[in-house]
Amino acid sequence: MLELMSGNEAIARGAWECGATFGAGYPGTPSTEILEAFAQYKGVYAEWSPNEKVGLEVAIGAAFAGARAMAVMKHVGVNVAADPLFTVSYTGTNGALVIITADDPSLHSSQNEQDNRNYAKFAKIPMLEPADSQEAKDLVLSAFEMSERYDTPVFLRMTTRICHSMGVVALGPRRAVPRRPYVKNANKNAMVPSHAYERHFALERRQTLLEAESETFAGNRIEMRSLQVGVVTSGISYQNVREALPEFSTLKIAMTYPLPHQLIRNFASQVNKLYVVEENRPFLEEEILATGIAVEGKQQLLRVGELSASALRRRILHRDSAQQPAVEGLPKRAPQFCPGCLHRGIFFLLAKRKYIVTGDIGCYGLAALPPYNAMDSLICMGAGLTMAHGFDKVVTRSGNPTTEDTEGNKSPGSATTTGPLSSASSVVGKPPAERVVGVVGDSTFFHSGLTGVANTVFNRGVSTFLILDNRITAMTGHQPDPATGLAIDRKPAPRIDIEAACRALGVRRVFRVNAFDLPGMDKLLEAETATAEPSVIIVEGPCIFTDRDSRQPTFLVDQARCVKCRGCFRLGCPAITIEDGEVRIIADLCWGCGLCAQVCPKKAISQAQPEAKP
Ligand SMILES: Cc1ncc(C[n+]2csc(CCOP(=O)(O)OP(=O)(O)O)c2C)c(N)n1
Repeated sequence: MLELMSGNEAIARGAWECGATFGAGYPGTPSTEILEAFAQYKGVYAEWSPNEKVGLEVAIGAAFAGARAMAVMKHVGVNVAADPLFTVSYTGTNGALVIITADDPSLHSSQNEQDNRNYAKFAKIPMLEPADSQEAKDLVLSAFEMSERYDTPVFLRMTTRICHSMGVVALGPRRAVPRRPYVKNANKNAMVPSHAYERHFALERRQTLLEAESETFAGNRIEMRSLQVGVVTSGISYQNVREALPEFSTLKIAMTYPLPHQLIRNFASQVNKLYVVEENRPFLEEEILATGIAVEGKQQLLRVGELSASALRRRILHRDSAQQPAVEGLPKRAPQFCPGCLHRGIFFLLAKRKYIVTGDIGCYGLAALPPYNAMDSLICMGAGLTMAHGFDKVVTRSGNPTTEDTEGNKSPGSATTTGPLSSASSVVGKPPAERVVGVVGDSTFFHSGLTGVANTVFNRGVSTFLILDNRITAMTGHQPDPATGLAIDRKPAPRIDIEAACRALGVRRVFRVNAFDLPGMDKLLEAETATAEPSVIIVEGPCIFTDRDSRQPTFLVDQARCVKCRGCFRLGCPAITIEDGEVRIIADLCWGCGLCAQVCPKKAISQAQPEAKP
């Protein structure tokens, strides 16, 4: 049977067909749909983990126990999971362990463009890379088998276009794969230094076997056409090469680590000129050059962003693209918070107060853009809280190094003092630009925010933390997290209370506030940023996508009162517009959150009365 599937759906299907029973991971574009689709199959267990390190570790546990297990994450998730990753390469897996990394060239939805092929080489873990949905499914099967055969974790690397493009996939039945018996073996699985030293030799022996495997791996294939030019390529770049340079011969590599050096040499010997076409880093190119084969690649191609067929024509053939130019003169449309979004009010206030805001990744990352410009930094998940502590130690309330005595005397805030929290100097009276708040969402709090709170408490910090709690991972498409009260199957699960968690970590000042109560939030911001001990403000409100019932009657502008000051525009609400010179609210968009009525200085905005029933 044939079915049209995205690359992500095909991976889930492949895992199911080859008898995988276990999947764990953390959401992140472009990988999220893989675990969501896998969880739908009968006979499998899947769970969302609080972060990727946890996801990989539970999958390692499942593989050690003898299952075929999969850990799924986006490229930056592998950074979070890197600690267990490097060591499970030493131990091996017993059962099968396939790690899906979904990379995002062109940063469609990411904070960087890192190329995770480097992780394969760094950790000596084989890597497979599909070029379409069918191959995604086929390579998952190969990956599970390879993992068991060589007792190694196996990477499967996707990129955004392969994840989200649809292609025809031939479906197969599910194979029953018996669980491998678990036998205790501390020499192999408990990596104390003496055991790990021995396992490093085992890893190097495995590496030699995998190099030989790559030479005959069916997915690595030469397609001879022109004898003039040959292109070594893989993944989505293969599709671009076939479209842009159809007359060139290709060596399509599906096992990108370790590389089939003999096969490459063989291919190179059959063509006059050899190119490598790949996105981002010259990964294949450097490996091939290191073996002494002359090859060209990044002299022509950018290291930044995705490739396209037209870019290849332009850069390799020096031919102009036949593509239509983009329509000119269209207005730019910046991404915005949804109407009714819980994040709007707090960032409106933070923008007004001009605080230093160490931000984080989630829907609220949009606050870094106009009209708010209310986020000073966004580095990675969890950094919203930890960076606030670093800022605080330097610019505001505790251990300010500029007050240090030039004679070398220790300041009261330094590490050797044992005084109570209240010994830190108060911020009252400081200019607002020196007040710092750290911001995370609920999913991010459980991903990597807890340790940041512990750090601040433990190190006598005084930071003010905002936890924006919509009880869902909204940014990636509304996956449940530990604050939600639902599991991956959307059935009830224990809900972990953020307030209780913060109190348990030693924060005494924890407040909950309604995200649509501007005066209430403003008061808390003023008070808590002036308090010389850590405090947490949990800003609560629903995500409009998960709580459709939160919609209230629309708000209207009374034109007789409106002075067109445009103060309400600073909310950045897509429902507020100018029509025929009048400020109006688009009823179809308005969610009835009421923030605009709270900010209007002339009280010109009020809620429409629901129509009386006849
Ligand atoms: C290490 C890592 N994993 C996953 C992601 C993808 N990602 C970005 S933000 C986010 C969580 C957003 O949820 P939350 O903090 O609750 O904020 P919301 O979007 O709901 O406002 C995720 C999973 C990422 N950027 N980095």
